[in-house]
Amino acid sequence: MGDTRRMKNIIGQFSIHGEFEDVVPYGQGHINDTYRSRWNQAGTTVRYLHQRINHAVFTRPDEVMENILRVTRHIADKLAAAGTAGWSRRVLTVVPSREGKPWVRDAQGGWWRTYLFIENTHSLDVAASPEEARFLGASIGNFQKQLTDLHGGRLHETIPHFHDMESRYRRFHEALRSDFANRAEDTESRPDSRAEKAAAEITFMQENEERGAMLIRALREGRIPERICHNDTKMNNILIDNADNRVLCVADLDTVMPGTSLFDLGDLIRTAASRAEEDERDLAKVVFDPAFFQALLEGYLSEALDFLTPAETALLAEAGRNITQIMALRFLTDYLEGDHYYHTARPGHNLDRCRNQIALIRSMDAQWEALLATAQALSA
Ligand code: ADP
Ligand code: GN1
Ligand code: MG
Repeated sequence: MGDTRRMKNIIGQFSIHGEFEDVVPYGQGHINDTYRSRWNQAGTTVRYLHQRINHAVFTRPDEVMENILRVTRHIADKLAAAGTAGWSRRVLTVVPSREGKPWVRDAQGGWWRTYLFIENTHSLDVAASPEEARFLGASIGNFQKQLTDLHGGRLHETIPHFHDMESRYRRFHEALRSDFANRAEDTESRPDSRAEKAAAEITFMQENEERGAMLIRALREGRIPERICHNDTKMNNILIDNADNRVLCVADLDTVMPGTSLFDLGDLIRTAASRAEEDERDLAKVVFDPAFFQALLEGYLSEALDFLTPAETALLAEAGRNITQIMALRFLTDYLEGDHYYHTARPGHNLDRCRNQIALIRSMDAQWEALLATAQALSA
């Protein structure tokens, strides 16, 4: 069966009416396989977003979808009750299967889901101005605030230990041990093992191991509260309305689960205050911009200051450094393990990403006292 016919067969099992027109790959996500389809509904073209959930990453897609349904319904109810204009574009809407399930299984055991496609939006890979960083920050503060009163028990942990630096380091050390073991066995054919190519990055990660554990220890020891957070708030998961350039909707909800507010703030700082994309190879361009950082924090705190505790606000700057570090570590580990986790577009892509993230940490460190002072002043 051709690709389009196979796709048509799968997406035809969702509760979509009208005549199918076409389906194309869509988006830049590193994890799921995403497609966009068009349907003629009584003369109007309507589009949908379909995703094959990455089953290697999310071992319980049913639990992922249960979380997503709870979270999207909660936000939708709030927006509707508040009479928010155009609220249905401000939250993802799951389209059920014809049997009423939030997924469809394919012949290979894959799990598919469908969302309404939110039209006339774009997302950013590099923020253009502090003003953009400000409204991105506000959108994540608002997202967290909307979920502070989610009822019905704890959400599923869709990826256990996702932002657990200590667990990520254990896996990194394991990857290093395997690399060394392979080399010892086969020095002739592997003269330049991946660990040798990444020697400087490995040293950096080793030197930063202790400091990196700060956030997860604070959470585990109860010094900062567990909250529902998004856990994957890099900028291109936030949809911006083409009409007014304001944030419309926070997408990519697979990892919405318990964590700390600081994980979300940190991932946004990592992406919105850097002047370069995450895989930029010209490291001279990888600069952490304090004006973007300040605006982002102002936006975030305008929504979040009400519910954050002093222990959380004391770690605002650290959050950005921490999440950048965990990304550097994860990209490096995936490189050492042979690039199985993230989608990559070229050999060495994960190592490039790791180098980029380390350059960003160095840029933060070069202005650390000033960043701390900014965060303190804004949360006083
Ligand atoms: P991945 O988990 O692989 O990153 P995402 O869920 O983030 O996949 O989807 C890929 C991209 O598609 C997102 O970065 C976002 O830009 C876009 N997107 C996601 N959901 C929608 C939607 N309902 N409508 C329009 N665009 C969307
Ligand atoms: C992945 O799914 P996507 O592309 O939005 C990853 C994030 C990383 C990000 C780095 C489930 O996000 O944790 O920060 O790549 N998501 C998962 O770009 O691992
Ligand atoms: Mg994504």
